[in-house]
Amino acid sequence: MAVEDISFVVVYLNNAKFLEKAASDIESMRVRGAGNIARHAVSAMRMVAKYSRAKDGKALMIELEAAAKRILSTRPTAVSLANGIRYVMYRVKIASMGSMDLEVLRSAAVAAADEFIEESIKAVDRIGEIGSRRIRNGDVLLTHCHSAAAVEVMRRAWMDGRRFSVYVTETRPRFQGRETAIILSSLGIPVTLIVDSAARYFMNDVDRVVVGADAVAANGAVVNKIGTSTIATLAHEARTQFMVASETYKFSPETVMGELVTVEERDASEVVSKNFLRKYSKIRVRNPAFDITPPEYVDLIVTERGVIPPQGAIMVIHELFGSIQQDELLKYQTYRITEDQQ
Ligand code: RI2
Repeated sequence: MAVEDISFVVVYLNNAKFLEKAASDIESMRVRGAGNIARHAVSAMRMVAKYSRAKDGKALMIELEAAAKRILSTRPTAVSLANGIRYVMYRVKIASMGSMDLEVLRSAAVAAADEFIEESIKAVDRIGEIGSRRIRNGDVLLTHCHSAAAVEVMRRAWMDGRRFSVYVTETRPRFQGRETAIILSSLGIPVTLIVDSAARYFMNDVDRVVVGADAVAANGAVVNKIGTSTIATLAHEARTQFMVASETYKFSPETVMGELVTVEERDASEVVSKNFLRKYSKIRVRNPAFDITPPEYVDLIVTERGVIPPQGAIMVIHELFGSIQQDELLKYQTYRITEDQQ
């Protein structure tokens, strides 16, 4: 359900509960995909600002900071969340330098949220346009997990008349690959669904790997769904092109300062049943949701600003975040790290 669908009355009376619902939808992955969760989070910030009953501008800023903190605790790897929130908070802060009036700050937050959402949707569209040109007639592609940006690249190429087929890994443990397979197949694209461990078996047939990203580090390393780096290694070995579709709001400014992207580790019950865990309690199950593909295994990153080699990531980050103070950047990094990791 879209954030805006929640009725005005419920939101007005219960802003805190509404925020909690948005955060838990992201946490539980009812809302998923790096771009999608950023938009959901920013919509939540917008609603908090719009229906806040704060008495003055200062109180509104405190309320927004608390909302940001809660949202950032949901999915620690998603840099898109931090950047979406930063987009809103930075503009509120700039507005507050001119005036601390409640309505001025409220409007600044709402306008910034609207702008982020609009721009992020346009970015996926533009990535589709740019990335699709890299796909040739007769290509065999391979994709992993479900990425709206990667799907848009393939959708656009198909709509432009290019004919190709796609291997889709099912993507354990949550099987997001099935969602990708269903979408591509519904467009008429020939799709073969394979288990993750069959990637090497088929890699020699593949011309291009196309995946999305949850985060891109300053050195061009790509953080994406667990299993991506294995596929990248296989592509490298087979001299198959490895292409990443990523909006620039997934680029991590903190990594310029040497911070590492936190890898989210999810519950063991996503991997095996609760019964299994009870019965074989001595078996430890680990479930990291993401892995890191080193830049040497990435051929190109398609962004809404154009195609860059992984080494170009640092330039993008400087262009986008150069004007933001380091302590401002690190504040949101801290929010993303859970207490036991600090
Ligand atoms: P878009 C997903 O994470 C996948 O790792 C996917 O590649 C990435 O987000 C980017 O998705 P999850 O939410 O923004 O399934 O391109 O853990 O949709």
